[in-house]
Amino acid sequence: MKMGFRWYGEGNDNIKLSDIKQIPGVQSIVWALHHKMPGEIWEEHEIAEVKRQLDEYGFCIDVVESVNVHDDIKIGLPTRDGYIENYKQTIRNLSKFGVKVICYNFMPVFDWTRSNLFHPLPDGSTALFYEKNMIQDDYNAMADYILAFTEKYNMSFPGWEPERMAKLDELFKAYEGVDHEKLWANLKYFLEAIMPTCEECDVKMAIHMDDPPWDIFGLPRLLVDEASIDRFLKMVDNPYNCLTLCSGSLNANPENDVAAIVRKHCDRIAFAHIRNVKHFENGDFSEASHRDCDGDTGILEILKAYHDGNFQGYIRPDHGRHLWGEGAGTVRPGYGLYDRALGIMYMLGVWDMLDRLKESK
Ligand SMILES: [Mn+2]
Repeated sequence: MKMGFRWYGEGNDNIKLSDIKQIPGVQSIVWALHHKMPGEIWEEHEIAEVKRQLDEYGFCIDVVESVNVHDDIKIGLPTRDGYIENYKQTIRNLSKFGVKVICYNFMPVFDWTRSNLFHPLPDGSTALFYEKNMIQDDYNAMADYILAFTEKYNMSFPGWEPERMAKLDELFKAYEGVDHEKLWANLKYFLEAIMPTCEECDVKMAIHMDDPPWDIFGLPRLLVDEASIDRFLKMVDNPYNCLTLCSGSLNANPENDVAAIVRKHCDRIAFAHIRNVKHFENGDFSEASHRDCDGDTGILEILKAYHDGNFQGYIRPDHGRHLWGEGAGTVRPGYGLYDRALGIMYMLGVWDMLDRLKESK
């Protein structure tokens, strides 16, 4: 297991690499070129610059999150082949600098979706929150909420690029007729096209779970539960076709037993996201601290499942709460410094003790 920390890049993240260096146990910076639009080639000189920054602190560059997939690939338009060629070139360029895992997702139109980015919690911190009733049919209202936020604080969120959001009606129209089966077929086409490049370059593709794991705004979502994960891995049965198993995304549906999925597919999980979620009876959910008892996701069982499976991949704390003065304008929602650092210490504490128990057996 190699511990990682997501970082949005020099000038794009208030958290400094020197801050991250002080968190015990972090080996890997999970990074991306956030100015790149889906479909663009990531150039060698741009990757080299990030590599230089990470080298200075002794961090490894192994995991990229995310190289976003162009909508034309997801929709299955004839133009997809050109974008797939670009994607392959990006894989080749990344591999030259030592990248081993590419996290991506195959969600139509929207990336992760929440109704409140800084929802107040009883302890005085804030966290991302999903109010089920607010995310029903009006996708423009949802996009307006996110974009008003990103404009106000001069940020952009991956998957919520203003250029794409400006054409929302057009995008929805383009996805008409793309039902679940069509989307599965388009995902298979994409993966089968890039697998030879992944094998050649020794780069694993690790799909992120859909977040939340159900259809929203009438758009199909695929990676939502154990059965769909089984289907995905079988559909392209190649060791380079892997998962970013996101505990919080999956457990937004409390029916999903994340630890059982880890036990079943540990060898195909290239990247583990650890996030804890607390459920409410009306279907709303809130993100919570990584401590097992603060949420309903079963963090201890999940970590034990990875440990039992002798997990050799990368792991990172996923979203955390915003603490100690962090809030809108100072941190990206879910990506403050403090709660993720606490999450790392919790996870490493559990992991170290599991190591100790194993040794003493
Ligand atoms: Mn995640």
